[in-house]
Amino acid sequence: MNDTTSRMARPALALLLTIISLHCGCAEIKTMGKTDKTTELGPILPAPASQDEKMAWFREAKFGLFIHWGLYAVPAGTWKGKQINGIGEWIMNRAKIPVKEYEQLAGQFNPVKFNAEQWVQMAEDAGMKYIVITSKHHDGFAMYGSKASKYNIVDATPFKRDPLKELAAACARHHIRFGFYYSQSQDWHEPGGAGNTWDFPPDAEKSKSGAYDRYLREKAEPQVKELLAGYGPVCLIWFDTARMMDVNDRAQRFIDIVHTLQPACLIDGRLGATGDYRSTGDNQIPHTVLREDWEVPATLNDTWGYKSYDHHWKTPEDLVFKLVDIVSKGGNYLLNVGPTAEGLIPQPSQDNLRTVGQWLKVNGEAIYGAGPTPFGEELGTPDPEKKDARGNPAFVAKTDWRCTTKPGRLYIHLFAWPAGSFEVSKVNGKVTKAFLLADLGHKALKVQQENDHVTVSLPAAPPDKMDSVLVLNTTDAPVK
Ligand code: FHN
Repeated sequence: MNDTTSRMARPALALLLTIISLHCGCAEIKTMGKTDKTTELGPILPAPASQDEKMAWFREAKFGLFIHWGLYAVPAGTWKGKQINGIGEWIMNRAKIPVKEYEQLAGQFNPVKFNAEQWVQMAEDAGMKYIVITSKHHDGFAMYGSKASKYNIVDATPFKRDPLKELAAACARHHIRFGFYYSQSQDWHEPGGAGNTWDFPPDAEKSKSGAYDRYLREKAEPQVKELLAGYGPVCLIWFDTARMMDVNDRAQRFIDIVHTLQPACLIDGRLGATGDYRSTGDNQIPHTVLREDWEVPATLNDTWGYKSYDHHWKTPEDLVFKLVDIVSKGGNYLLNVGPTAEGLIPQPSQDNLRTVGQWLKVNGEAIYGAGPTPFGEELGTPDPEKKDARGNPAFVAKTDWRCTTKPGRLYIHLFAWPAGSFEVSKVNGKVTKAFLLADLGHKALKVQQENDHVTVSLPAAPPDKMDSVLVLNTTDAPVK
């Protein structure tokens, strides 16, 4: 257990007393301070014995579905006839829409076509192993039945249903893990929340006057408790934009809540204190292997929340490349959909994700639970002749192949099919067999090895246009 973990494991006594009084619709059995709960959505998992045990499912999963869904799906990028620049879920901020006007969207939000089963089925078809949905984004609107604020989908919309309850149940049926995005700091609806400076005073003033801490105590913290107490096992909480989190133990209070209510629940890297894993910048894939747990949150087009006119879809080829690229560097890929105000996931999102899922059906062995490349030269190199935005040598990525690993196996992902043979150096151990993962018979390909240099003869055409996986069984996985 590292420093962060032990700090994060400190339960707050006051918090314990509060949560005992929380209505959570679950049976509790208490044993010497340890709480085991069984809910209709499955058991709340006990505290993991180690950080490795805690991270095990995340390291296996590799591929998750992010869902940005909220009132912003109603304007869908257009306000009073004008297309608003930027990401769709930021429309309230970008168009400086007053709270009183934005609130009116709740009356129009009636996603009658929402079907939790279909959404989760799509995630399963795409080969995704966990789902993270916006329970409250920066606009402050809760997408579940919150007792802490009436500004929520059950109390404030004609829909009146709790889609997060329905999704939690569907995820339990499909054995897909379920987590929540929660905007802990920015809340443009509340006078004390960060971010809304068009209706309310500047953030620094809210922090000084106590308004911000009041917002945290009266809305954000109770809502995070509700989410952890009422929706079965929560695999992770995805906090975001850590404004003003670094004083008064603000971030620590969220950590205590998570650890007390669901000690197995992961905390992402954007709370404002060290979480269980690193979240990269949006759509930011590192150039090289990172030897820690990490995840890339990413879009399928250019927005997170639905925008009716954003058709800039990434192709399935690109998505498979990015997934493999990320796994080959040791990370997870959390890929977003922005459902419409009717409750539908845009068809191009569905189609492209399902195509990735078809590739994973054949090649999933090379992704789920796979480790990073032992090589590195295939990723690219900094070019001293070219400068990046900061004036450093620009990294020139190579895209011909990537490598993922499991003990005794190298998975060579070929994006550009080499003529005749594939050659690689610095292979540790002896290659005992080579075959294509797409070949169900695993017919052995001809291998020549001279010390650490390996040449594998390939057929003339690739079995998969997007990424053909060449498997090398070795007596040792890592390289020199
Ligand atoms: O401001 C948010 C944005 O709306 C979106 O939720 C992304 C997802 O990673 N996070 C923030 C920006 O980084």
